Amino acid sequence: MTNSASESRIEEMDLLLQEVRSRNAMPLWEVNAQRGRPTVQPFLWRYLDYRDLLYRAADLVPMELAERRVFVFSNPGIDKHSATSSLYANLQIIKPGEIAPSHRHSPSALRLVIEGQGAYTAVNGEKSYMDPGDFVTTPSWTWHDHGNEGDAPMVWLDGLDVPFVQSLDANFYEQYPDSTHPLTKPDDLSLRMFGAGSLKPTWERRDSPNSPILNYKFERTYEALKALADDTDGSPYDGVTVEYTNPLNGGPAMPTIACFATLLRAGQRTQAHRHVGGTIYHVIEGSGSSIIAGTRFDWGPKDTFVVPSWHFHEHTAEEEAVLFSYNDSPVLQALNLYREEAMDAPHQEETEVFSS
Ligand code: 1HN
Repeated sequence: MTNSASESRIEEMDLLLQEVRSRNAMPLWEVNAQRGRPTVQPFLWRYLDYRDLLYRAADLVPMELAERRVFVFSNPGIDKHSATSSLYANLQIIKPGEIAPSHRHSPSALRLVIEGQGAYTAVNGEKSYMDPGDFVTTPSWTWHDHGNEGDAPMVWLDGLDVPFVQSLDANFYEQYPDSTHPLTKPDDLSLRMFGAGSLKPTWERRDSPNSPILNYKFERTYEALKALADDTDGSPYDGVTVEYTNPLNGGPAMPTIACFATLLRAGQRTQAHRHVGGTIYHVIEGSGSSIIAGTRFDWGPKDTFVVPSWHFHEHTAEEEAVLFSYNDSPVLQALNLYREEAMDAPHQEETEVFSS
């Protein structure tokens, strides 16, 4: 082609592109060539950077205005306010005497209690008082309210699949006419009925994609982790990790969110691997660091960090550490999209140290 022939071809291509765009379409080769598309970044939110702000919000923002007094962690790599493309990680604070009124929504939710005592969550007529480290489920479309009957504010981490549900245009929400939903069951009945592991009540024939257990108490989780750590090595990649399962079918606690507790022994360093399913980690206790795609993240109690999908990661515990984590792997597994692989070498090179 002569110079002028190729120039006129470029002009014609530009014109074509403009005309296609003006008709609300886009040639695929242009879509694919777009650089710098937003992607979830590895990131860490230090609890101490937010605690004072939460307490300030507790004084300034009345519950009637906020409905839930929540800070939504925003991943700097994406243009929506969420921790990963599919999941929320939030901090919520509730003051003594307050009630966060009853509502229900199609997104599934979980709580991991960070500080305080004396607050409860009530889900579909069952109430459970929450203590630090407890993992609480609020399945899709269940009525739930929170109340603080203690004498100090209470803070927890909320996990929700709101961005995922929104991406499917399936987000529904409803307020209960009263601030609380009537209680119809003894407190913590679900844990007494279904929390005995292999012993299941015979007269209960229900199956459900949601775990019937409202509150997986930390004490029991820690006991189980310690017992495993005494007798087994655990996973070379994840340490001694247990999944909070649905006792009705052995599946994940909720159909869209898998939740885990990990114990890392003092001095333990796991091997690097990667998998799809961007994962949110929350440090229940202990301190250490994680290398995520070459960057070292130092963490301590109550911190929260994100390992994005398909990023190599490995963890090192300085002292014994217990981590809570959750991701959308049940969705990926159900749709045959799940994959994982070990890195060729056991450990990554540390090229950077994260500072926010
Ligand atoms: C929600 O219902 C709660 O019930 C917390 O505590 C955070 C974020 C988005 C949508 C609903 C709660 C939420 C939420």
